[in-house]
Amino acid sequence: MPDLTPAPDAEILMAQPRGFCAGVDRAIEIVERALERFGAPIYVRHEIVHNAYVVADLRRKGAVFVGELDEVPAGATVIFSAHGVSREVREDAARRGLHVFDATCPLVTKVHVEVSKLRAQGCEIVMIGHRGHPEVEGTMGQANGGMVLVESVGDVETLQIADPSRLAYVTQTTLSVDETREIVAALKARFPEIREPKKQDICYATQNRQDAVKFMAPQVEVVIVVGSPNSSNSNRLRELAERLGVPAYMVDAPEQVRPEWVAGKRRIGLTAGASAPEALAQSIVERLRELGARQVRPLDGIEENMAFPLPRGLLPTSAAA
Ligand code: 10D
Ligand code: SF4
Repeated sequence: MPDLTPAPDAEILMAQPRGFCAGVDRAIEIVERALERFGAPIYVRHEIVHNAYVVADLRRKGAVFVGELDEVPAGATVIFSAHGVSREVREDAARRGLHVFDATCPLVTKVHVEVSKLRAQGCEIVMIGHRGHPEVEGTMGQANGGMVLVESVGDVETLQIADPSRLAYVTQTTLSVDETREIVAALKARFPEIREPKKQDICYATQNRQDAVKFMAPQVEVVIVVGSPNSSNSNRLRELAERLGVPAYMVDAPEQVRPEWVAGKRRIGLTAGASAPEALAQSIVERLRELGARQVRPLDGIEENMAFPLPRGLLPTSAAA
């Protein structure tokens, strides 16, 4: 039998920052407050954030997750997920007389506003993002045509643009910072007049978590990312660690950590995507301790202090006036 325990003095290095961002905190609080104020069931269109643990917890408290609005009874309360929705979905909710709370992250809404302004100015828009992701559907759904999706440098080569002097780009908020830079460089090479966002659309939380992995990777022999399989930003953290030459695995429950990943390793890096709760990260620490890791060491990194306000209808009653 091979020895599958970590090295006797193995340390767990904790990336800083990791885990919940301000948009996820706000989205979860919106569901919890709606449940408190209006009682169960509260309908949520799409997973409020891409984390199985968070979704299961809210489901236990009375949230009902639906794929589309036709699953929501007329007059009920529905919450849009943090990833945002298209105009069509918003209009459909109004037509059905639903009581809506919007948990779209304000940093996703910022991109929606950019799209609307650019279309009003007659620009064609390239969106950099992942096909089929709900944020991409929501952002592209702010425009009635005139938008095209690119996922890679290869896609840029085949783009057909009517008027390159009236062209702009926007991006998904949770992309790989490095890959996006390459795609933007390819766009600028082909379309030198392309307009870009004043400040990049990749959000502060995505940037900070990727920077933290870059700082951690050279110090560890393996990286474990806490995140669910459908979480874009968590997947980007795992890919980044691998690109930096460190084997990396994504888990969303402690029992998924395989002993062979950490066998003989002295330094194990741990991080968590923006939708992964700290309680889950701590349960992974416990699992690693059971497997034989001894010390836990928080790494240096940025302290985030971002917070977004709740929608008016969910503020404490005294603050709502
Ligand atoms: O898949 P993802 O990274 O976009 O979403 P997740 O729910 O995992 O994390 C929060 C990010 C959001 C809501 C997009 F901005
Ligand atoms: Fe908002 Fe960024 Fe968090 Fe997405 S990852 S919810 S854009 S703060």
